[in-house]
Amino acid sequence: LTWTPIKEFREILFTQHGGIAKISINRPQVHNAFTPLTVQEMIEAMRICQDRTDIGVIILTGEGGRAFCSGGDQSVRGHGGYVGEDTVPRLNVLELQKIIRSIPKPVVAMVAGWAIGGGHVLHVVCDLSIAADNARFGQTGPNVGSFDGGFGASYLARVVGQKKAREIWFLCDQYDAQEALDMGLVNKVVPLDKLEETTVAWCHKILQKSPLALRMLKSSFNAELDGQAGIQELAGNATLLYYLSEEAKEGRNAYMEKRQPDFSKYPKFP
Ligand code: 1HA
Repeated sequence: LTWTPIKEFREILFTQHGGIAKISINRPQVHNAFTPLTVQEMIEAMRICQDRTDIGVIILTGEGGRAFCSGGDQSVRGHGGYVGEDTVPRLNVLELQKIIRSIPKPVVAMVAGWAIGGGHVLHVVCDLSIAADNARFGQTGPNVGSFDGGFGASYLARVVGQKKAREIWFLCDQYDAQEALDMGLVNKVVPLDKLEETTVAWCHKILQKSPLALRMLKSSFNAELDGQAGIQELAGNATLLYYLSEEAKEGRNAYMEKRQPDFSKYPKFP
């Protein structure tokens, strides 16, 4: 399988295979722990994926086969956040989580090895998760002086249920791929050497589907949980669909032609 570079970054790899984009954290020496720069680069890559009409699905992963992501790099954790070259402490992974959830294309976590702490939350917020048999899942916040009470808690609880989510956070145990599958935390478990092949096969299935239907479904799944922001996303998609109609175009045309709009020919559906 050939992956063509889309853009060069320092801490991630960003490549493409047909309509599939792959964003891969490239810090295997620290189990793909993220710095503010790693996150900033992932955000930029996601934005590129959002704008590119030839990209239909995004794989989020980590290099090396031993880790998806081990969360925030504790060696750059400073006073009030993770500190990059600009010396500003940030929690910018929260912004990345929101983008993963709201980008109108499916995001698939491809998990080999550790998905831990803030790295675990990243796979949780992806639409689908495919795990290798060596995958290990868990939260560590209460061990290392951190917590993610946002999607990391409430959305996790929607995925695995309240009891299990509280267990995951209160005990900070690690769970193997089969346990993750059993609690509905991942969609499928495959041998490590079949991980990319399987993930790409799932992506190809997704790419054959109607992009607008997928877009509406993703925002519909979000809308129930995300309050006004979720409704904004769903309603924005309704506006997109409406803009495609002759009825809406009559409104625009009438304005531009400085005449009264004539909506009389458009049906008032039951
Ligand atoms: O909670 C949040 C946030 C909440 C709200 C808003 C923003 C947030 C942003 C981030 C986070 C967090 O992510 S907090 C949780 C941070 N992560 C962790 O606590 C996990 C730390 N790592 C581990 O527990 C273990 O490394 C491991 C269970 C994943 C794997 O253990 P293993 O196989 O024994 O490997 P290990 O030897 O520990 O790790 C290999 C190398 O990678 C070590 O470096 P070396 O001794 O070889 O120099 C290790 O220090 C390094 N490493 C691993 N994870 C991290 C790390 N270095 C820095 N930060 C890490 N997260």
